[in-house]
Amino acid sequence: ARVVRTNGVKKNAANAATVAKSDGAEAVKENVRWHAAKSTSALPIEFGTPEMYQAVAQSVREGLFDRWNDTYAHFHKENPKQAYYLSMEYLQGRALTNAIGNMGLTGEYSDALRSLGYTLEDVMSVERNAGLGNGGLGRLASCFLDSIATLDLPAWGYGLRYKYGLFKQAVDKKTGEQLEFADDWLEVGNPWEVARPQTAYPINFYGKVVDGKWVPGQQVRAVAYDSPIPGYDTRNCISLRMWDAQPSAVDFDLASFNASDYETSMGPTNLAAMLCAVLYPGDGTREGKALRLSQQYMLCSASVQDILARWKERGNTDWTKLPEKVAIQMNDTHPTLAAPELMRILMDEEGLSWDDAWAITTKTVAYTNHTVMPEALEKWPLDLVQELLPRHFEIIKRIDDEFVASVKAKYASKPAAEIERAIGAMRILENYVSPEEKAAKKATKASKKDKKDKKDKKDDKEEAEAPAVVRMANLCCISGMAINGVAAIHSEIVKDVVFNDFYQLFPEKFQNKTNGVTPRRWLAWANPQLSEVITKWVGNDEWITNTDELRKLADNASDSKLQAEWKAAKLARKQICKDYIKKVTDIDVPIDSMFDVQVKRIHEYKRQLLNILGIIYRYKQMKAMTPEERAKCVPRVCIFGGKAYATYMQAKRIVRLINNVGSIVNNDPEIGDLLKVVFVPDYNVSLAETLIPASELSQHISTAGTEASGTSNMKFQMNGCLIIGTLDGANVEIRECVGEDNFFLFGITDPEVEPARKERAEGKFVPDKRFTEVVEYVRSGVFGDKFEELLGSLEGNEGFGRGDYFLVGKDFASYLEAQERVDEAYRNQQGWTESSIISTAYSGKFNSDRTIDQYAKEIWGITPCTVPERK
Ligand code: B1H
Repeated sequence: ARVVRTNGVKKNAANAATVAKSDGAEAVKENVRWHAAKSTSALPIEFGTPEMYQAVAQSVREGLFDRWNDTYAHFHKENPKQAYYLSMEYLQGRALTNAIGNMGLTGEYSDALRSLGYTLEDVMSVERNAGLGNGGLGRLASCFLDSIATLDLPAWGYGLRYKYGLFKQAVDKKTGEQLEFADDWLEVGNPWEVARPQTAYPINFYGKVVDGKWVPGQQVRAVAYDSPIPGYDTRNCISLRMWDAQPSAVDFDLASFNASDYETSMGPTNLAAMLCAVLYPGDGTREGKALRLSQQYMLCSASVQDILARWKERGNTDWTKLPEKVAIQMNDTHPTLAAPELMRILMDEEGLSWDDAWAITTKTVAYTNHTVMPEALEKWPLDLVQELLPRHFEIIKRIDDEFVASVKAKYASKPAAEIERAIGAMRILENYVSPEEKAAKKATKASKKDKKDKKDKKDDKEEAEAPAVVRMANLCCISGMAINGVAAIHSEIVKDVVFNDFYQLFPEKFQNKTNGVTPRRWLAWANPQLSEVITKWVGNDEWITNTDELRKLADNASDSKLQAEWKAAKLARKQICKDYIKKVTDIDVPIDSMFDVQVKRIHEYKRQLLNILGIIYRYKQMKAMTPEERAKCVPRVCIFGGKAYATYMQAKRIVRLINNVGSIVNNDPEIGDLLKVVFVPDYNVSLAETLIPASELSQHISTAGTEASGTSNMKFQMNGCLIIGTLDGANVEIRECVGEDNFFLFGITDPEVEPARKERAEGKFVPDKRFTEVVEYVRSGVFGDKFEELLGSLEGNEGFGRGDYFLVGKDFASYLEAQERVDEAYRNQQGWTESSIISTAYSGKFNSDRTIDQYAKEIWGITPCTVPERK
């Protein structure tokens, strides 16, 4: 087997042919030159780094196309069972570094660019981040695609091609507040996508049902845009297909346009533009809800139509065997409509019976739950569903009716009240009153009208307060073949609490799939410095796929030579991070301080507030010290990053508090370099790739039982960063892997949370003195504002009080103690480095290849379909 070495990455014979096409930097250089001259839109006189990026992207894309087309053709020929991942979010980040890394051509491109007078680092930095997601759920989808491709699995991703990604975040210099700007990520084009205008499907809305069939009132077209997802060390290259909404030309009313009635004539065009404008549009109004639901429906309808078209294209004809060829994974409840849409198509378009369609659907779709937060479990107003999707409403209603009947039959021997409770908890339609029941009620009310007794009035009021809704998660649990949580503890909570009634009913459906992250993007490509050390000490680079190989590092964790190389790699990454921080915030951070990082969406349950209050306590303590005592403190750089949802006021106040604390602390001459507080704006995939490799301590400090998994914790662990955290989400499993000595644990556990809330509510909780002091300190106005609303949330229930629902006060003392242990540990640099090596060594479990292998075997029933070498 011919072996091509590129930047420490060994490629085996399977890849040799594709590599050979552009073998060596010289050939790559010629190819890039060709694209620079012929295939970019740049004029020759304005050629610079952005244009060079376009040329390189075109060159890489060309190299991917054979693999991509061969993969499609091979799957077509083999006709294997294929899985489809439906997700409203993907956080792909940048594609260039990942593509050349996965293709094994990093060295070639890097050399070629250098000889053309550019650097790969500069060129790749031009690329816009594809930020079509919020956070962990979207990034998980992207990691999964990388693993699917790498494992040669026949599976694809489906999503929406939003015009604007998640907003760009800036910080107002004066007030410290978050500012939001539209993220026009497609502004300069996207060289990675291919428009496929020939692949388009009608998407219908509104209208009515006539003789059991839907006569829609409105239509748009969903047009496919595909991006190649290359596997690592394989020719397989799968697709991420994203739908764009376009108006149907037949709907364009030329006559009204010519009569200057632009509103009428442009209606369908505007509707299409709105559908794909942004991810998660505000859903405070009915219009907003209708838009969100329309988006979800478009994803589901277009994807299901496309999946079935492909199934036919491959020569399949027997519908009852569809589940042997297709599995559809619903990434949370956002794509739930895939189930009723599949039912509708099977019955109304393909002529199957209800029973056949139901038998097929319930063997085809599966559901992943990503959160236990009640407000995130989607419920849509029933009348909205009925108006927007009248046929689907009928189908959902019948699923609900049959489900209720089946539970009644199955639970016949149970007490009537218990049956009623269970049905109330599980049925899809909540507070639904059928037209017949409504009529009957009206009649009784009319007869009672004269009496006007108080009780009746109360009934009326209750009715008004409990709107009828469709519970999407319940529909998922009923129609899904499998239901999984995303970390061991989370899957237990799903069974015991969130969906306990469903668990009683269908225990066999419930599974756990602990999340993972791709070691390609998050270690091999994001941290080449550490990767080189790892490859050297492991003996080869097999760890890039087989992360269990990393365990070999543990044998030498106390070896001073490995330790020295390890520390040098970390230092190099800290320098890159330091330079970046200086560039974007103008803050100088000392490189020999501990880099302590918390990056994630800003949310009360993630408790950035606990972190910043801890920092304020540290600051206060330091101020009270003598200069001699102060000099003995472990210097820290406390780094925050994350976006607050635009209408989430409490989260925005947390951002402001962090920034205001930074302004005071960073400019306090008494403190100097001993403490720095930095909020790095616009956290996204690329920023994560800069911060994570540089960090030494990372914080995953959510209230126990609230964070379903967390995935950045895994990325930090892989990069040799130690974790301070609660027993929540995947922290639990990470701690099991690294051992309790290498994890800074604090806080109450999940079973202790409810009693703690109760204690609080009954006024029996006495907070730690240090907590009260810190809160009062902030209240005194040291950090500009008094933050009354924010601090109020940590207190009683009056005024701004929210009773400290996430138990910051309860965990504060334990958190400070854990931070003291962190400082102690950091003083012993040798011990710290050893723990850091151990962290990486035992991160193998959190490779998303492992997660995907489990989905493939335990839910989807798919096996690898490896694209052969070209003859
Ligand atoms: C996660 C979400 C989410 N869980 C609704 N749920 C959203 C739900 O705007 N919306 O409508 C947006 C996001 N995101 C995350 O999923 C969990 O919080 C993490 O703990 C988990 O690691 C991640 C991947 O499983």
